[in-house]
Amino acid sequence: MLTVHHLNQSRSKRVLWLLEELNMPYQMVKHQRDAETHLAPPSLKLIHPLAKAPVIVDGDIILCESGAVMEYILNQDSQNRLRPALTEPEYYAYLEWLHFAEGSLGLPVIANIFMKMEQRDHQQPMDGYIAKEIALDFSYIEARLSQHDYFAGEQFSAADIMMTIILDIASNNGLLAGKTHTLAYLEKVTQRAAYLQAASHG
Ligand SMILES: N[C@@H](CCC(=O)N[C@@H](CS)C(=O)NCC(=O)O)C(=O)O
Repeated sequence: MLTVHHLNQSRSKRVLWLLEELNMPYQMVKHQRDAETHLAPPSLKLIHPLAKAPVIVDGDIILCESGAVMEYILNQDSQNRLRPALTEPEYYAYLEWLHFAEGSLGLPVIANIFMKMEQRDHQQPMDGYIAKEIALDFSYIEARLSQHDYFAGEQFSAADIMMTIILDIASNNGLLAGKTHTLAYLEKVTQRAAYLQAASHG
């Protein structure tokens, strides 16, 4: 059976959420962040050299990087749910947003949090760069969600799971102020039963 190594308050919630949506059997090993450093505990390094969550283990396969883990799990689903077929026009929108979550959006959102913990004069190159990326990314997201119910189109997909975790962090840090479509979307997807089940693990 597939094992999910879950770190509290982390991107491994994506994997739990997807497995709950698909109603797939799995077992979970919980890892608790260090109370002071907020980093992963040594127990995660025993599973994978990067010591980051998520990591899944399935037989001989040990896989990290949440986008890859999502695709791995979708490939196990005989009903091909939560991902448009390769022949459907929505497929490449799905692929774009699945990768956008980590490839574009993750860095400015996380960097913004760390930069707020520092004393800054707001004149350094990083300030301008991160502010520009945040403005660009959230306008792009808002435009998409003003035209479509979900990121890939009108159907909920694994791309929504990838995007929501970062949007949730962004919302908690005040980055979605005034983004009415994005906030309404977040409210909608975080009411799904599978999301609530995944979130109940911390
Ligand atoms: N791009 C990776 C990011 C993995 C990552 O940074 N995970 C964080 C949790 S959200 C982590 O394990 N942090 C603990 C640490 O760095 O010690 C993914 O999407 O899986």
